[in-house]
Amino acid sequence: MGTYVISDIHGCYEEFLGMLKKIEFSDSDELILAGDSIERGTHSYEMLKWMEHCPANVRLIRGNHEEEFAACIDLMTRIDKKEGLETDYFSNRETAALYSSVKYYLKNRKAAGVYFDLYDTINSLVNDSGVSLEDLCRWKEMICRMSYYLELEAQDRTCIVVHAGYAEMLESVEDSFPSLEDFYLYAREESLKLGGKQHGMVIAGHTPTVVRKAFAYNGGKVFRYYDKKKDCIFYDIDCGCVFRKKNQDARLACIRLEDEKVFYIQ
Ligand SMILES: [Mn+2]
Repeated sequence: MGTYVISDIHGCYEEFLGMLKKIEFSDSDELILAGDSIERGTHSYEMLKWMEHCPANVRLIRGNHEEEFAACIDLMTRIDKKEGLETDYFSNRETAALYSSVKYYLKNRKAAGVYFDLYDTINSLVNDSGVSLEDLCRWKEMICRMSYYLELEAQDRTCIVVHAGYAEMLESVEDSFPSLEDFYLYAREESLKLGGKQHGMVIAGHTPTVVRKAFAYNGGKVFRYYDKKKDCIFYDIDCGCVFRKKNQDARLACIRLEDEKVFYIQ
């Protein structure tokens, strides 16, 4: 019986299934997906379907990619309403037309800084996998129900599982982040400098350990850091799985909280 954490799957569905097999994931275990399960990679559709129907012993945390994906779907429905397009939510064809309209609308208005489907995730879901606006809205709702972090006990420590970083008070991060939610989703080295949990353990992803200039660079192995002052163990378990084709060090990692055992799929 173990508590396993996987982060930053980024649509690498085959590797994810490979990991479940490797850890022999069963009904007596618990699994936490620490965000960015979708986008960048090729199998976001399979990941969304898996998350939607996941067993009760799986808990989902949102990453910045889930958050941004949900915001784009929200934008689609708002433009549909505003422009009176009356898209049939159950029609793939009409959803594809709405997608094109939204692209055109944003381009035409030169909506500076408006981000929309940067990774072509929705484009591929609609035009390759045949999903409808109804599917997209259902996934948006699923994401809205995901928590920003989870707190649990392991090894006599309070463990926080979060996508990027954890801080307890806005005061400690507000010079760099507008909200605690932004810190949970986007923190990088600030996770170590400004965040943490006294006598705790923070398990996060978000910064691939294959990025040489990044604070968490560790040649594609999980990055572990112990802060003596806070008595806090930090983990970055994003080993850059989605970059596997370009980087031979990249892999998918999974950590078991009870004994900090790490598993890899390379
Ligand atoms: Mn991320």
